Amino acid sequence: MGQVPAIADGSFNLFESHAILVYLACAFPGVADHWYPADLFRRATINSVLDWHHSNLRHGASTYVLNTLLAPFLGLQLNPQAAADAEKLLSSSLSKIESIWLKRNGKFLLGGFQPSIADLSLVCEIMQLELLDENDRIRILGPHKKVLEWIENTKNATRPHFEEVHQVLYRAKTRFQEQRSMGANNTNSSKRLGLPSKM
Ligand SMILES: N[C@@H](CCC(=O)N[C@@H](CS)C(=O)NCC(=O)O)C(=O)O
Repeated sequence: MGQVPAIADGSFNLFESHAILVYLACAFPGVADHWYPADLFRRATINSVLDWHHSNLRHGASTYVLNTLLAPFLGLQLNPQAAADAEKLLSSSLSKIESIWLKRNGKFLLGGFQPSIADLSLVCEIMQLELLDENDRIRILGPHKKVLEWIENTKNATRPHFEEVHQVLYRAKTRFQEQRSMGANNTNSSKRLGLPSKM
C-alpha cells in the first residue's frame, strides 16, 4: 500500500493501524486483557471509538497539521480554509472525547483505570499537534483540561515506550522550532528539516 504503519509477523503482512493494534493484542497470549478486553461489550465499545477516530479526531488533526505546516514538505500548498474547517472538527472531536469517553472518574477512555488500544490510538493522533506553533497548540488543546490529563495518564502508563516511539516526532518538533525562531519556516525541503519521508 506504500503506507505506514505496516507490520510483518513471519510471513503475515498487515497494514492499517487499528487492524495492527487488534492483531497484536490478540496474537500474543501474554498481552494483558485491558488492552483489548475479551468482554464483548467493552470490546465493541473500543471498536466504535476506533472507527469514530478515523473520520473525526484523525481527520481534524491530520488535515489541520497538513494545511498549517506539512503541505510544503510534501509538494502541496497550504490551504487556510481547509485548516480552519479542520480546526473546527478537531476542537469538536476533543470536546466529544471529554464529554462522552472521559466523563467518568477513570484515568482512561470509557472510565477505565488501565489503558486500552483506543487510548493508544487517540493519544498518538493528538501528539502530532506537538509540531505546531506553541500558540496554535495551546489555542486548540488548552480548553480541554481532561484531554491534557488523559494524555499524561497514557504517557505515564506506557513509559518508557511512549517517549521512545515519539523520538522522531520530538526531533521534528525541535527542527520546526529552530526554523520558526530563524523566521524561515517556509522552506520547501523536508531533507533540511530531517523529517521522515512519511509522517
Ligand atoms: N488509515 C491508515 C492511515 C495511514 C496513513 O495515513 N499513513 C500515512 C502517514 S500518517 C502514509 O503512510 N502516507 C503515505 C502515503 O499515503 O503515501 C491507518 O490508520 O494506518
